[in-house]
Amino acid sequence: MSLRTALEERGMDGVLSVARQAGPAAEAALKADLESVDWTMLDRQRRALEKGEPKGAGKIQPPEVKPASTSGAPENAAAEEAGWAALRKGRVAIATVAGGQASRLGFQGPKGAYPLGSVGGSSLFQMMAGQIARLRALTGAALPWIIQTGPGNHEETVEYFARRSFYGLGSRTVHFACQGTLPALTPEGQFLLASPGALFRNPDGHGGFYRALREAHLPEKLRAQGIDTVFYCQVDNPLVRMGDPIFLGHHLLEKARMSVKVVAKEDPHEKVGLIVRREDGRLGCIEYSDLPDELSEAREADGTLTYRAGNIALHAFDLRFLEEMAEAALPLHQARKDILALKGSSPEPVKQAGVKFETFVFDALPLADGAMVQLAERAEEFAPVKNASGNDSVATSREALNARTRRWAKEAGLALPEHGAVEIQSGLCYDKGDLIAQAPGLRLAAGGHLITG
Ligand code: UD2
Repeated sequence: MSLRTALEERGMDGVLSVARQAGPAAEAALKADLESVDWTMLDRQRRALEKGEPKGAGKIQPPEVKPASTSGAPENAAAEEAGWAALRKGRVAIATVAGGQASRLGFQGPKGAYPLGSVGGSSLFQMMAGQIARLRALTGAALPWIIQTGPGNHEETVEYFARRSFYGLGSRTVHFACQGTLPALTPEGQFLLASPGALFRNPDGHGGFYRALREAHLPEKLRAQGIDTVFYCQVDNPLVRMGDPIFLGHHLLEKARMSVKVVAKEDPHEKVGLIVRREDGRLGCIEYSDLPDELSEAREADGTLTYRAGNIALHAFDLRFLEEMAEAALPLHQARKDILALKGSSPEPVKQAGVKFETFVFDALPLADGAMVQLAERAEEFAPVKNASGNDSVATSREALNARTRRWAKEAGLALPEHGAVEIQSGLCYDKGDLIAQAPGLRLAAGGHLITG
């Protein structure tokens, strides 16, 4: 179908007139941009716009939850063994989504570049790279790392890693997959123009991860290396246990196609999605912004929240399922915003009502057979960096990291200074057990504040 027909059929051909007035170069650029529009997706966007955001959660139940990933706990024994075996066999890759802008944090540059370490100034990326390096050393596996970037930070992220020699991981085992964009629309379903030659587009949300992998030809590359399982996390959580063997083990033993880790919510309005068992028996996630108060605030007789399985965006995936999700029609979430775009014949963009569309990774949960939910102990695994101050900020995340290091060091018999931040040198140890095992060979630097080898 020609571009003209595609536009005319949808009553959208007016978009070309502004470009035409701006001259042949703008017209050619806009036509090229329009050629790359996914019309099937666009039709879904316009239908979603007509329908509005789906309302109501339906009848839900709390999900069944596996116990936290405590190493050595009898209830985790089989999973721990299965997880380590899969890691050692080289069946696992790690993926980190790092595509968003760090706007809430007020940081210029990819969020992963944020220097979170209180003593050595390690960035979030460096902390994660260190864990992968150590897990590779413990398992002897290649453990590739996929970093999903976004159009706003892709080049900067790739350059960031190149300048740091990929933290010694090897450039061939760190893969970057850039998520796509979706055109924003007017409330009436027409295109918006960022300039005469370009549509206004926004990143397609972290649900773009599935397509980004496919576009980067990663599923086939990973499969050729014998990989069938992917561990997924967000770049903003420095407490994440990358490739957690116990989580992967439960996921594999349950033959789940996708799994998720949750923390027990205590604050009904904490900004985490809610994992629930839906009326149709499938697992699902209700995003915090869509959660009605009567659900978030419901309590049991003992005072605990009835619905408390808070999504920490930590997943395990079957590789085939990841591929299937690149083809799936995941729900389109809409954000009505003021958008800076051209209007009428005005030469400069002006603020006007528009709708941005996004897809979310967790919307694949209802499509996953055998989806498994596991608890995470908050103090051990979750302290995201989202905001410049207050909740989920640099300060709260550093505090949680520091407290965890002190707990681990105490168990490992390392004497630390009474006050001040302490840090484990990036790449030195994988988890508490690893720190304890290595303790006799460790020393303290930076006046006792840095545990090093
Ligand atoms: C997310 C979840 C929330 C909860 C919480 C846990 C959504 C919509 N909500 O909340 O349910 O699990 O995290 O911490 O995800 N990203 C991309 N591309 C994008 C947008 C985001 O890669 O287009 C990445 C981003 O770099 C970050 C992660 O996804 O690593 C989360 O994004 P966010 O900070 O916008 O999500 P948040 O905090 O609203």
